[in-house]
Amino acid sequence: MRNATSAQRLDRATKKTHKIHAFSYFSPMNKETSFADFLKGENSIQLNSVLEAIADATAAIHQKVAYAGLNDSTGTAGSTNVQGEEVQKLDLIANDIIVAHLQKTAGCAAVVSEETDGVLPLDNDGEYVVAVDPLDGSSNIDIAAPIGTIFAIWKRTTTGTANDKDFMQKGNAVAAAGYVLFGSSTILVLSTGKGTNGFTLDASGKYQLSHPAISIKKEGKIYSVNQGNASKFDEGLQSFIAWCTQTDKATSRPYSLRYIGSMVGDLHRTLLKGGIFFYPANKGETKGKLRLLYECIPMAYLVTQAGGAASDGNQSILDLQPTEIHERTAIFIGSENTVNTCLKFLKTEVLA
Ligand code: AHM
Ligand code: MG
Repeated sequence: MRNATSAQRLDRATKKTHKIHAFSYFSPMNKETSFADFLKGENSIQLNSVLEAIADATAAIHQKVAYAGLNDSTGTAGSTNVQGEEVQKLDLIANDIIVAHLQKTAGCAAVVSEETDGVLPLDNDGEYVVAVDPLDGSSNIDIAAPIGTIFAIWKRTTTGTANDKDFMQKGNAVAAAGYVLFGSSTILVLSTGKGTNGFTLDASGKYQLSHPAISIKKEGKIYSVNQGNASKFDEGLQSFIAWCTQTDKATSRPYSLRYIGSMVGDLHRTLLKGGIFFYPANKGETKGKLRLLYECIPMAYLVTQAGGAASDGNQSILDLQPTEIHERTAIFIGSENTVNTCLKFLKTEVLA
């Protein structure tokens, strides 16, 4: 074609090279379903307004995360949280943004955050309480690796000023739970009890449905654990890790080990690709590292709604009765069959 522009010539050459016929980088998208449209008519007005406040807050956190290196927002804040852990500047920035958005929302009676000591009461007329880890995976902040916000929402059980009692509810009673992954894309994954759906943040700062009806594989080929701690694990778990690394064609072993060190990143991969993520208790310790209310329950809810499983080693994470707002639990979560295999090893302590 004599009059072809250089762009058309490049396009033809690219298609020839890659045998691509229909794809164009600039093809118009199908009509998108916005987060707000998705929520309409599905839940109570108050729950939707809490969910939209969290979505807006995380869109604002996305900006802080993306440009942290330019805004003096990396590094430690010079303080420790109620759990004695070093706090990063972005942990506090994210916490302030979430709390400010929930404060402006009719519907949120109180917040429990990883970054604050006790329950923070907000609107006494609000019907919902929110437990949140504003920025999980703190050790990844300064290296621009995946981090995320995790949250669970319950209908409150008291009247007047909300208190600890409103948060002592099992995962099975959750009204909604989700996380936002700040990775190469910013993705909000949500469940309100009717499956698990993912929404990608667009250039205008709005979430659009991108991962409808997420379904986790029954069996996975990836295991995810801080294997550096393996010598502190129970023998059964050490056997499971050894089993994952053995060669066996019939069960597609060895499995791949993937560990980002950020629960949101590791769980997002587990949801989409299958496998197991676990953060166990160590020998002599009854609890693991991860927090029940704002890390394990939300993830267990999302994975269970997607067809997977989550256990503390003895029972479903969603059946655990919380007794304290910052309590921790061991967790084994992911593809149902893979989790069950791991639990068998854990219980029998038989060497592979
Ligand atoms: P954080 O809330 O202080 O960021 O800690 C939670 C994180 C999880 O995202 C991750 O799964 C885990 O800690 C990693 O811990 P470790 O570095 O011990 O493997
Ligand atoms: Mg955390």
